[in-house]
Amino acid sequence: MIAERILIEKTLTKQAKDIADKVFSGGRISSEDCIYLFNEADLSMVGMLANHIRNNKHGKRTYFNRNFHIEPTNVCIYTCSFCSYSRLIKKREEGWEYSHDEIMDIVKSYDEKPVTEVHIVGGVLPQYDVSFYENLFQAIKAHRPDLHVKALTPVEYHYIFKKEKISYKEGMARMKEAGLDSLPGGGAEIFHPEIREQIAGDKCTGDQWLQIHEIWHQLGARSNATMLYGHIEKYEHRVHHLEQLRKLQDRTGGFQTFIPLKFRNKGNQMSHLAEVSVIEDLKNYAISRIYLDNFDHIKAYWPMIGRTVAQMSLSFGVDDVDGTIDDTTKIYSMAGSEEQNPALSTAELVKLIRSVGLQPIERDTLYHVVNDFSSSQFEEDGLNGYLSLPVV
Ligand code: V47
Ligand code: SF4
Repeated sequence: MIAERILIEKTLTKQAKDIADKVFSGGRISSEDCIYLFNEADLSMVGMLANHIRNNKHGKRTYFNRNFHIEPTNVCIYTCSFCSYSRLIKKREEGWEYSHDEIMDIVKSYDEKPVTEVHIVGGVLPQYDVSFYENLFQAIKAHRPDLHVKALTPVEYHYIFKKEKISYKEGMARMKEAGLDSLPGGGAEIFHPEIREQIAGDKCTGDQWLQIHEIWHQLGARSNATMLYGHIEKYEHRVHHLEQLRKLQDRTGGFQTFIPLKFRNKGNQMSHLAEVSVIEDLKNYAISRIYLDNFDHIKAYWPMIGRTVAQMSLSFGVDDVDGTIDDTTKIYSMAGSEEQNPALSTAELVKLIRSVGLQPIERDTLYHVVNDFSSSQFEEDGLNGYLSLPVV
């Protein structure tokens, strides 16, 4: 702390010092401060501040979970220009459209594995309607009641509730009743209409996304939030996005984690845009950590940025790495991620976290501790033996 202070006094501008003072006194930075950090601050300064907050909130604890993804279809009626799925609507035979039974077969294929969560999200198609998802959630819960169902985004919910002619409130209550446990953070993209209209103009608006999460939180349930960055947005749009999330979180407290998603440029309508640098990724993680003071967790989604950058992000405010995944998501490999078959074993994930001096904690979706891999009981060379640990 003293070394940090000396560095601040010697090297920072007045505005940067004010921001650092706010952070070190546990205060909240303003949206103007946030714009300043994006435009002016260097990586080491935001990294130091973000790390300070991360340490205060979590010490060396670093979370991960054991999950698998199901993408019911990779075909979509919408035409988001960053998405490698939407182009398939014209050649549906190249995509997949799983039936209820095929999805249940995937769920059942994990019966012997100690996963705690299924993450379900994919394209939007008319056959996947309210009753399809009600039946699916009920069937998953009947088959494996302790498996946490984290499924669908306001993009799907807005579409299926409109088709069914029911309100968001009624729709979300029905989903909860059917067995939905939480909402993933997808579909948020960039809330600002100036950008959203250009990259995702035909799906739910930013306000509708926020409204559905608010209703879900009012039902006593939790959700995540994302931001798709590094395409045509400016820093002002990122800060507007973060501002909307912070305000909603002040009202409900229902968000668990914020997941920045880096735009990848392969196989979509925005392939002409260059991807942003790793420095920009780390800066974005750090500034998100500093600005979103009311979010407990910042998560790195390693299939999107690669495991090395995910590991580096742990020194820039990130405290959570998603997840073991088991090669069950295609959205990023199709969009050009270096992780073409994303799967990390529990042992690999534990090693990845330990090798930067942090303490790996396996959590469930709601951040209850499942296994504390920092305890001496879990020695490095014995890790493989713990792959089949029962979920406690
Ligand atoms: O909403 C699509 C993004 C999201 C691209 O809540 C792209 O735990 C970059 O939300 N480049 C879906 N991003 C994934 C998602 C998610 C992932 C992991 C964990 C959680 C969670 C949520 O993927 C979409 C969109 O923003 N996306 N195409 C692309 N080319
Ligand atoms: Fe469809 Fe989602 Fe892709 Fe948009 S991002 S085209 S809504 S799958």
